[in-house]
Amino acid sequence: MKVSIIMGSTSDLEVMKAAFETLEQFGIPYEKKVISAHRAPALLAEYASSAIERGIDVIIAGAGGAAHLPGVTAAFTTIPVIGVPINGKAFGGMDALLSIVQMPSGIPVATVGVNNSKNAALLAASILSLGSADLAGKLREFRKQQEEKIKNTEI
Ligand code: RP5
Repeated sequence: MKVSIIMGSTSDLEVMKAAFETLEQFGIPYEKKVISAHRAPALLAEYASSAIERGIDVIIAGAGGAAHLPGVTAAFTTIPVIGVPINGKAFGGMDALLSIVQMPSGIPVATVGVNNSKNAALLAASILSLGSADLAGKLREFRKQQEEKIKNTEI
């Protein structure tokens, strides 16, 4: 069981850190890498094409601007790809959101909200929990804790 977290640039790192932390919280092993669909297309093709044989089950891909990283990654593999649109310097991240969510029919990318790398990690955990009763239990406990927190919130 392993997740890959990739991002288009080191400038995406701050946003993607929540995905690292969330996977660590659930004890899910992951690898992380900067790869660009535009600046290093051959490297991305090689990385995504070999993901299955390297034991990767889910890929989380964060990118901003003309955010083609998740979509191009999905084109090279059949494992689930979760896209994280990153709010860059323009348009409040709407450019990245639309670039990631509007995939052509046939090559899906599961898209989370702008900058919401935590949800990408939680979705990856949900996918992996299909094959792990232990992880499914951890997710149930996480939901229970969230619920308790709301129950105990006074305003
Ligand atoms: C995208 O371009 C990256 O994902 C990043 O969000 C954006 C800007 O990259 P830098 O110019 O900061 O390297 O490919």
